[in-house]
Amino acid sequence: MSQLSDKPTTGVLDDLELYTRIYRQMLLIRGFEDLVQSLFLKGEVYGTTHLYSGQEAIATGVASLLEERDRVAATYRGHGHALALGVDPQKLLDEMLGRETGINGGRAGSMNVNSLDDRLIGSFGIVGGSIAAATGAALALKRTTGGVAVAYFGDGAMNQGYVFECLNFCQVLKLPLVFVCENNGYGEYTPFESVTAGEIRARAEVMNVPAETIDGMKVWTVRPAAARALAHAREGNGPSFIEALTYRFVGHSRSDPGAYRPEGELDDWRMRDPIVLLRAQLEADGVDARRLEEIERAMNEELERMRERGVAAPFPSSLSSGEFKQ
Ligand SMILES: Cc1ncc(C[n+]2csc(CCOP(=O)(O)OP(=O)(O)O)c2C)c(N)n1
Ligand SMILES: [Mg+2]
Repeated sequence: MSQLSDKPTTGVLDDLELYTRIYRQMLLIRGFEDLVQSLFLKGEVYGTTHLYSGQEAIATGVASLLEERDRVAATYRGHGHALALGVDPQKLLDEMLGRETGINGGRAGSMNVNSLDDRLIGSFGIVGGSIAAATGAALALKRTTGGVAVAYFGDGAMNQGYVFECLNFCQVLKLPLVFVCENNGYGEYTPFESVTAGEIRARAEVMNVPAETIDGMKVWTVRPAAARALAHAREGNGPSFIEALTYRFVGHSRSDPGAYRPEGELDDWRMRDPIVLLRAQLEADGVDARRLEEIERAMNEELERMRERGVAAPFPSSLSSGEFKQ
């Protein structure tokens, strides 16, 4: 990390309105996750949760380049992927709360959200499951609309056999799939280096799949990498692989305080908070700080209204309140 220069210089962001919208989206994702966590601690959220806090630049950067005909397969850490695609945040929150007004009628919960209208074909609790689903989607897209499929997955998925099967299958058939490995350094409580040999990227390169490792904390680094991968797929050249280096600011899931992390590691990564980095860059490029503050204030209000509506929403008619509570 130390070799990365985070000091903002001017003239970096090529489209200030676009990046300001992305900034708002990243605030929404972070605020949404904070809200889910606080509701979880109050016993309002059903099942478990895996939060996306810290990884926002990846989902927002990739989603900012997707077209209507593209499709996305997310992981169980998928609230951020869903929000970046435009899933209605109120419906997503209601889903967490198990309400009938949820995006999946309150029956999917945190880990299994999908919304075909928003291009999200699923969130997958099986590690790497998103890759297999996205491969199927890529096959269908190649034969129909010409859209591109995106698979998000973690560093932990790299040791699953079907990652190789899908990479190989996609490369042989030149399927339009962008593999996005969100390397946050851990699979549950295990540092990825202790279970993963060699470079992650090399596993794609050995099949001649173009691959790059990027800084996943800077959305303006994510976007060009995603643009290259998407263009490669749209031109009929098949899959690409992006390893985005990132960090989750919270534990693996609901009950994990993250005590296995070396002292100071979280603090170091927090210095590279993707929201803080983007804000500093926006200001360096000339966006008025007061405008960004106003966006933040309005977002906090919106989240509070969302919370009020969510906890007041009805449960599915076939269930009585609390029936599935753990
Ligand atoms: C096939 C499979 N094996 C094991 C698990 C249990 N499990 C859930 S999350 C996880 C860690 C995955 O880590 P990573 O892919 O790096 O994603 P991250 O949680 O860091 O986003 C494991 C082993 C599972 N859900 N599916
Ligand atoms: Mg991981």
